[in-house]
Amino acid sequence: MRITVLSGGIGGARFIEGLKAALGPDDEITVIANTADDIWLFGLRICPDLDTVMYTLGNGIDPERRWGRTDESWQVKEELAAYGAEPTWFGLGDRDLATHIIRTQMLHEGKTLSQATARLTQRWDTGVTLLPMSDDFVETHIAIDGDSGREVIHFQEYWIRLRASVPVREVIAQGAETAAPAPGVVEAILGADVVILPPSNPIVSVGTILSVRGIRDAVLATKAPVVGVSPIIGAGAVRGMADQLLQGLGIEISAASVGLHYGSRRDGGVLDAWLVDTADAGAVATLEAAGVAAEAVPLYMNDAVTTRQLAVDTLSLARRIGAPAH
Ligand code: FO1
Repeated sequence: MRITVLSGGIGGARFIEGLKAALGPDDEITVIANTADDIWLFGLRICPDLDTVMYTLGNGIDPERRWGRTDESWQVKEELAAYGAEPTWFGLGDRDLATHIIRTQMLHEGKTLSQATARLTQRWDTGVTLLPMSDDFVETHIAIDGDSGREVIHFQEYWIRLRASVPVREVIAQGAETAAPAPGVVEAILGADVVILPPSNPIVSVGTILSVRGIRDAVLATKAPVVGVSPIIGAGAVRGMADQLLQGLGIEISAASVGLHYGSRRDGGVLDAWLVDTADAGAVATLEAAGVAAEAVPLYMNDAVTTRQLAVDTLSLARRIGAPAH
C-alpha cells in the first residue's frame, strides 16, 4: 500500500511513527513536510518540520522537547549570545547545527532543498520518503497588534519568543502563491492508496502545504481516500498552538470546526473522512451531514501502543470509505 502524509512537525511526526508500526514491509510511506516554518538564522537555512520528522523517525529526536537532537549542547548558542548576536530566543543546538550547515552548504552550491533533504536523510534510517512541500522558499509570517499598530513577525518568533501568547490578526504564507510542488510531491498524492492529514496544525502546517499551488489540486484530484485526524480534542489543541491560531482566525476551537474548515471533497474541500476523539463523538453527526465521514476513536498518542492504534484506526476508516465515487 502507498500512503502519503502531509505533515507538520511534532504531531505529524508522532503519527507517522504509529503508521510505520502499523504497516508491513510491502507498504511505502511518503511524507510531504511543511517548509513554511523555515527561517534564515545566522546565514543558515533552518527547516524545523523537515528536521523534526527526520530526527523523530530516525530516533535522533530529543524525547522531552520533541524537536532538536538528543544529548544536545548549546555552546555555539551561548557564544553567539556573548557576542550580542540576535536573535537569542531561538534554540540553536550544537548537534542540530551540523544539519543546518550541510543543508545551507548544498543550497549555496545550487542544490535544491529536495536534494539536501535526500542527502541528510541518508544518515537517518527514517523508513519513509521525506519530501519538502516545495523547493521554493515559503515562510509563514504572523500579523499581530504591536506597540505601534500592526506588526508582521516570522512564525518562529511568534511561536518561540512570544509563546503564541498574543492574538493573531493574519497568517501570511509568504511565497506560497508562486511556489511549485517539489519533485515527486504531486505524484505521491495522485499515486497514493491513502492520503492522510495527521494531527498537525491545520493553519500553519497542513494549511501551508495546501496553499502551494498544485498540491491542493492534487489532493482534490487523487483517487485515494483523504482521511484527516483532529489536532483538537475537546476544547483545546493537544499540543502546540492550534487553538490560538484558530481563535485569531475566527475558527471555533473544536474537532468539528477544524474538519469543516478543511471541508468535504464533495464540496471542494480536501477531506473524505475525519477522525475525532471519543470525547467529541457528538461531532460525528455534524461532520457526516457535511459530507465528511467521521469516527470517534481515542486520539491521544501517549505511547507506542496508542500511537500505532490511531494509525490502524485511520487506515481502517480509509478502507471503510474506499476510493470516493467523485
Ligand atoms: N521550539 C521552541 O519552542 N523553542 C525553540 O527554541 C525551538 C528551536 C528549534 C530549533 C530547531 C528546530 O528544528 C525546531 C525548533 N523548535 C523550537 C520547534 C519549532 O519552533 C517548530 O517550528 C515548532 O515545533 C512548530 O512546528
